[in-house]
Amino acid sequence: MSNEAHGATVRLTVAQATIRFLSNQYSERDGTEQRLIAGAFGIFGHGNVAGIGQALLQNEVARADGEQEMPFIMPRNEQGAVHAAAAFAKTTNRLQTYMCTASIGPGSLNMVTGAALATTNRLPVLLFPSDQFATRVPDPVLQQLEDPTSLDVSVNDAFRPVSRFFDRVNRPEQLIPSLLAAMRVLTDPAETGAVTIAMPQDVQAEAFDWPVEFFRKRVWHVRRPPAEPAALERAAALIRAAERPLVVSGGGTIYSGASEELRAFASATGIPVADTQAGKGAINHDHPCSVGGVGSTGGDSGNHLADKADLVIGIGTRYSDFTTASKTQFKNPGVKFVNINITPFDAAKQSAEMVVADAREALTALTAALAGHRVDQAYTEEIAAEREAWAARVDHCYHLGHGPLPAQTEVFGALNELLGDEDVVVNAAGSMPGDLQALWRARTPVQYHVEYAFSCMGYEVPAALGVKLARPQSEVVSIVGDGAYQMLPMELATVVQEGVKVIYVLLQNYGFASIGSLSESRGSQRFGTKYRKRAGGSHLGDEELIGVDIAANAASWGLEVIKVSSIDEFKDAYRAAAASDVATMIHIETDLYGPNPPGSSWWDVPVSQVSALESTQRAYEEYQRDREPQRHYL
Ligand SMILES: Cc1ncc(C[n+]2csc(CCOP(=O)(O)OP(=O)(O)O)c2C)c(N)n1
Ligand SMILES: [Mg+2]
Repeated sequence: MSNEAHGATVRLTVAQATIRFLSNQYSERDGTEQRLIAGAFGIFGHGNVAGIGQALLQNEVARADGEQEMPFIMPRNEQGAVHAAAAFAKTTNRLQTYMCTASIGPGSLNMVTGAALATTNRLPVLLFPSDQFATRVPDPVLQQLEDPTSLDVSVNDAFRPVSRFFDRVNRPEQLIPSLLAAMRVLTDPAETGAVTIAMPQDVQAEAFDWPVEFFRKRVWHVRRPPAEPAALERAAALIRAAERPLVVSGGGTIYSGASEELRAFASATGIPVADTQAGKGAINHDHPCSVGGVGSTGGDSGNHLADKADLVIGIGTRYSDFTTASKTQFKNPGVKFVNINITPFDAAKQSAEMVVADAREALTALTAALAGHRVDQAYTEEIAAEREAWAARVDHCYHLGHGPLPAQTEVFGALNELLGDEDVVVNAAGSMPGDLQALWRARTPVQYHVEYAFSCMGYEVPAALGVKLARPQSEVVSIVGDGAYQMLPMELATVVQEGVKVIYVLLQNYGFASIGSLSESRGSQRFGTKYRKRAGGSHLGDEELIGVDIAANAASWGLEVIKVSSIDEFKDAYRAAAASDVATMIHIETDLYGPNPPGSSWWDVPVSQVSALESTQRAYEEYQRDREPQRHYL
């Protein structure tokens, strides 16, 4: 350490300074502090092995005074690492995340999909792709893309559109403003998403005299902005005037920890609450105002009420096309919107009356502003009747007795009954998210973890790891389609390496139930959606199955595997998996053709306007009819 004009300094490489700095960052909300960057995922190659890799080693074996541990995990694929970090962040309500370091070129680019998933879901992840030499002396290095028109372009520029903050640290001094800005974005509930700092490999290893003050403990207070009184008054006036108000509650309600306030608002006003994929569980399913999922994969109860609502109160929702049924769900010609959102971009959607605020703050204030107000008794009775009718449909789907292969809705029914209130079900893509949104009876805000903003196949495997790192006390049950599994199975090795006990439920239906039925409904005859051997040159039929044995594959990664073929066997297997202390896969064959829950809404997926196929022509006619109700909400 040397003393200079500006105070004490410490000589460290850029990489060592990064790790020391990150080890001292904390987030705080509601009086609770936690490490912001809980650990590091890293796959090493040239670009980071001798830079950030060396710094992580030094952190583990020769930690300096005032530096905290930065636990390291070695994943198998960089995309998987970012998914695990995003799942961890989602589980901590965005108060914590992991950093991910990758080598130059392909290693770094493998993180782009994960970055996009995090940003789309508004989840913080901190990425350090390695970059080409700042000096440019040895160019072009192995894995370097050359752009003859600009020498400052690298593959890492592909992170720009999928990151909420992007920087490249070409000189050591730049690290200071870069890391400070990165922490601000990660902990800002409106701005958060993927934060990417590209680090040239020579700069990572370069030494610099850093001000000691840079490494002090820093606490980033996660803000809860209250609503402006005037905005709140406008919202309250609209709610008082509405005859058929409906809350659409999204992920923001859960991230804000506003569950209790949402229940109190609903109990006091009698206003029904429908939820989105990211919002499910904020209100318990058995609350008299809980009307379940809304939109393309919603249930009848939420959708019937949404059809006729004259005021939609969006809370923490980004109004994806699934939520609005591609702008056909809210059919009342005079429907208006009030949006409570911490992000002005989302608050402004559907020409809404905007309440830019933290969900919990706004709900508390709104409940007070509406004191004494309640929806009509007739509306309350209608809500109760819708709830009852849908509950009967759910019960039916949970206990179909379908054969010879069980329907996946029966697996979900069994899981719903077996999971504890604090256990977590995980999923992202395929036909499962739709069924789960319609059918899952969430009892707590932690129980339902479905990534349906990016709906990225393969998320399910690494996400289970991320969730379990955040909630070691919970059973973490990840539902994986056979297609999703084949997209990204390799993090099973990381799960085994880390000794993390999670449960995978593998639904084997030899293809894409989801895209298969979408394809069929759009006239494309399930083309290319089945895992069948090439025979007769067609990708349509039910030719011979391929010999891919996912159960054997999972066992080869080191998992316990239990193969079952009935719902009763499934229940026994779940109990065994829960009692076990090692990672387990329960493998069950399900019917590719459903049946799925009854759908009541549309989804805009355009059909070819001209076609040589009769199936497509018919689908196009239907498509034209279906899109008629589509509108802007103005
Ligand atoms: C990375 C990625 N690629 C493609 C898709 C498009 N897609 C959505 S669901 C699906 C098939 C999923 O198959 P599987 O996991 O077996 O679930 P199933 O449809 O059988 O329920 C595909 C290809 C996607 N969501 N993510
Ligand atoms: Mg499948």
